[in-house]
Amino acid sequence: NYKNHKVDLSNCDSEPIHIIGRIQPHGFLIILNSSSLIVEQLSENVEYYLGVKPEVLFGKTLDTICSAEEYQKLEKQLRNDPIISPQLVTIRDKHFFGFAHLSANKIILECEAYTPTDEYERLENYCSFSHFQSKINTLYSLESLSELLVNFVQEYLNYDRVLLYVFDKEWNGEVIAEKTKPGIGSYLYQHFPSSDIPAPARDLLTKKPIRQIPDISASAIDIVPYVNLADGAPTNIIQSELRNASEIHLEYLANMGVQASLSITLMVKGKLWGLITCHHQSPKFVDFWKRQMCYMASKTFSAAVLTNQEKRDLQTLAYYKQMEEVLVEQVNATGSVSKGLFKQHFTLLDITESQGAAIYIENTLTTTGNTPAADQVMEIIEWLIANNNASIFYTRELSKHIPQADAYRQNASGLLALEISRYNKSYILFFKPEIKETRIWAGNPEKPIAGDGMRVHPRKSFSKWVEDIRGKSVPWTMNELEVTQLLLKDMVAILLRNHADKLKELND
Ligand code: BLA
Repeated sequence: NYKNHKVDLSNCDSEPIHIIGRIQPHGFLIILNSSSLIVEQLSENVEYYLGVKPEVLFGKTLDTICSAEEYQKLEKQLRNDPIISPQLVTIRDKHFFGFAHLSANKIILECEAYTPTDEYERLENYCSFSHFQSKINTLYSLESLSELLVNFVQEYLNYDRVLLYVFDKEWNGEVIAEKTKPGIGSYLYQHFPSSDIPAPARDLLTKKPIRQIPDISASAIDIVPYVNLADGAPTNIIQSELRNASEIHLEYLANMGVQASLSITLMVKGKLWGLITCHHQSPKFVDFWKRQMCYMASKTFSAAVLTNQEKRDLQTLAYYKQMEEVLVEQVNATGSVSKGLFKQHFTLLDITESQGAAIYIENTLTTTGNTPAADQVMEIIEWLIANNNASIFYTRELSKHIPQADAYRQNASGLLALEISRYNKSYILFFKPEIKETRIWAGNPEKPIAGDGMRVHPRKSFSKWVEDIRGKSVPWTMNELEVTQLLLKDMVAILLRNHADKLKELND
């Protein structure tokens, strides 16, 4: 129950925003039973929009207040399977942008004021979207695609600031592109901690791709009754257009100096990848058609990111695989795994982005590139024997596993280890150096929350806070994992064959 939920440090990740029971005042909401279409709950502001008190509608169908013609159309819209949004809804001679969706056995009907656009404006909007679409097909780098998207959204919607925010594996975010009006502060290339968008908010982002807060100070409107009497529970309105945002988030925006926001989810390969976030310093409402245009632009962007990513990945993988075949030939030609992988024209360094590699086989260590010292490499191998059961082990932060590795993090923050034979103590190791990176956070990420003893508040400061990244390499890619697995398989096969040949020689 949301009403009993007090947000504190321990449960910030579980605030039940889906049953917040309040909407923003720029529209009204009605919850109907999906089979009988009887009104079970509604927002208190129906009186403002429809001129009838909420009591008039409880337990009734909407024909109580609609003309016969209006209800015939509305009933058809609500019975559509699947329900389509938006619809132009007319109630008591008033036109609205209507949004309807199913939530369990309820239909949530929401209406926003209908704003007619003139023909010229509509065509202009259409032209700028067409330009965006033709331009995007000519761009290949993530940087240029991101620039195009933020420029399009900013010019199209005219917010003070539009930024493109990308999540990392730990759900921290970085602003990788931004377009602002002159005089508006910038967050470009700054990092934000995962606690700014906690789990329920991330879940929201995947379930409701466009969200708008036209005015963070607008008074919220209650949905009455809070508990749906037929179900004995509040109704889940997570996919609603009008749902009031969590107080914590509203306070966060206020601390940032933002009065109105709109954000659009960017999904890549079905996973939450990033966001477009729009900020405005005064109240601002964007109607459905414009929101929808930006949503379509974002979808086009996501598809382009995926296509480019896949193209790039496939090219790299093809190159690695070609190199792997060359290495196998070198091993066969020299009759020695260490010579073939380390002493010929191409080396192990050619099949990954690693900058150092080592092999320990038949009690002999061979290395190339930037590696830890010989005794340190042996220390890693002893650790693998004692702690690792899989044929492949990889990390981008070796000192998390082996604390002594901090001493040689410059050369070996990243380790990818292939086990040829634990019994014979034979391993191939790849190393990646520590990345020299300074992260600029928008505020101290270790202090995402301010508390006053009674309740928590989001942080007040977004001033730059510098963190030096230590002990981490760039991550190992799927391509690197795939090609090194292939190499391991080939090397094991060659060694087994050589071993069999030797046994045969001995027997002959
Ligand atoms: C929601 N927090 C969000 C959302 C964003 C951010 C984008 C989604 C809101 C939406 O799309 O409408 C964060 N906004 C940012 C960031 C930038 C930005 C990082 O513009 C960078 C430029 N927030 C906190 C803390 C808590 C918290 C400490 O800072 C929890 C204790 C919660 N954030 C929180 C919640 C939501 C949220 C609950 C969901 C808001 C909702 O109800 O819709």
